[in-house]
Amino acid sequence: MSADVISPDRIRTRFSREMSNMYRHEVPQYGTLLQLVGEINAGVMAGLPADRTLDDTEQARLDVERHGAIRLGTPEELATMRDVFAVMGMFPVGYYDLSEAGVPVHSTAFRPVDETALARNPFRVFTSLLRLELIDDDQLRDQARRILAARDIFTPRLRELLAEWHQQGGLDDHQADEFVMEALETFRWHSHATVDRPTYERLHEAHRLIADVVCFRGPHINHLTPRTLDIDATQAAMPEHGITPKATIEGPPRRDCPILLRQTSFRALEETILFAGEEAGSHTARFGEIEQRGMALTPRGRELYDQLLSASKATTGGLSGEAHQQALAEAFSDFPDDETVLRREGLGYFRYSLTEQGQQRTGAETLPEDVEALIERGLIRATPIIYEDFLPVSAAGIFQSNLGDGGSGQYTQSANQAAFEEALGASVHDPFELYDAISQESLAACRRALSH
Ligand code: OOG
Ligand code: NI
Repeated sequence: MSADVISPDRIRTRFSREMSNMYRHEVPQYGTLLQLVGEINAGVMAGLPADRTLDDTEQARLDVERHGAIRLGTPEELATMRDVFAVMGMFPVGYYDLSEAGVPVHSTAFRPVDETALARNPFRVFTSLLRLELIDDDQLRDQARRILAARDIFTPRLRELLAEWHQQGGLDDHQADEFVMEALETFRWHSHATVDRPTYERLHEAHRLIADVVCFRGPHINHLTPRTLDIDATQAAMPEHGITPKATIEGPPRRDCPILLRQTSFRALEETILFAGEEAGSHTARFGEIEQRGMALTPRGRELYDQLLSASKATTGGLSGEAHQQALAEAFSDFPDDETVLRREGLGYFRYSLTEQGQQRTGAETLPEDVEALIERGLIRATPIIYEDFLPVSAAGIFQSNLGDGGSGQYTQSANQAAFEEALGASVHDPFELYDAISQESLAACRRALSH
C-alpha cells in the first residue's frame, strides 16, 4: 500500500458533501428541508436534560448525516458500484426484497460498518437493482435489457481510478478529489432520456420504476435524507415551508425510547425531460425525505416489531396524521418502552461503557459475571446502539408514495438474495451480526478494564 493513501472515511465525507451540494442545486426543496431539520435539531438539543446531551462527536455526525438512494439496471452496474462504495469505506449491509410490495427491485444499503467510521460520517446509499425477470412481456423485457446493455453509467476516468485503487490499495489526496468528482457524474440528473416517447411510455406502463431505471443515462440520486431528532415536529412544520409530506410516518410510533427508524417523504419535482428526437415530456423521480433513528433491535425485538406492525394494519388502515399515530401507538402497546426492560428482555442492542465509579475501581473485590449485576453495582452503563439500516415495509411505503397512483405491480416471484449477491459479487453483511459485535466488544472492553 502506498504511503500517501488517505482514509476512505475522508473520501466518503468529501463525496457526501459534494453530493449534498449537487442535490441542493438540482432540488431546491432539499435545501429548505436541511434548514428546517437544522432548526428543529438545534431546538431539541437545547432542551435535552443534562445527562442526555449529545457529545461533540454525536453532534458532528448529526450535522453531516444523510442517506440517499439509487436504482441500478444491471448486475455489472451493481458490481462496479460495490467498488465505488468500497473506495469510500461503504459496504453492502442487509438484503431487502421489495417485490412483495409490488416494486420490481431488490436492494441493499451501502454504509460504513465499524464504529469509528460510523461516528465520522455514517453516509449510506440504499441501492436497488431492477429485476427485469419480473417483467412478463418478453419483448419489452428484451428491449429493456438491450437499452441497459448499451449504456455505461461510469465515466472512463472513474474506471481508471478504480483500477488504480485496486493496484495501490487506496487513493492519495489528489486521486481522491478526482474520484469524488468523477463518481458524482454517475449520480447526476440527466434531463435527456435515452429513448423515444413510445418506448418510455411502454416501459412506464409496465411499471413507473422500470421507466425511471431504463430510460436515462445514469441512476440519478433520487433523494437525500437528513436525520431529524423530532420527526413529528418536522413533519408538522413542513407545510409552512411549502412542503407537503405524505399522510403517514412510516415505521414504529412515537415513543419515549425511539426504536429503529421513522421516515416520511414528499414528492419533490415533476421534471421536464427531452425524449430522443427532442420531444418534450415530464418525469417524476426525485423526492425528499426525513428520518429519525432510534435503537437497533435484536432478532427478537425485530420479530416483535414486524408482528405488531403487521397486526396494526387492521386498525391504522385509512388513517392519517395524529389519528394514525394514536392507533399505531395503541397497536404497539405490547412493545416495552423502557430502556431497562428492553435490555433485560433482550429486545434491543446496547453499548457498554465504564461509569466514573467503574473507572476508579481498584481490582480488589471479585467482579460479578452478569452484565445486569455490573450495571446494578454502578460499574458500567448501557446506552442504546443506533439503528443504521432500513426497513423493507417502510421502504416500500416510501417507494409507493413517490411513484404516485397506479405505481404498484403484482409479482409472484419473491426474495432472491442469492441472485442479488451473485450480481453484487459478494455476500451482504448481516446487520444483526454487526450490532451484536459492537455490543459484545464494548462489554469485553469494560470487563478487561475492570479486571486490571
Ligand atoms: C428507495 C426507497 C427506500 C428508504 O429510506 O427506505 C429508501 C427508492 O425509492 O429508490 O430510501
Ligand atoms: Ni430513503
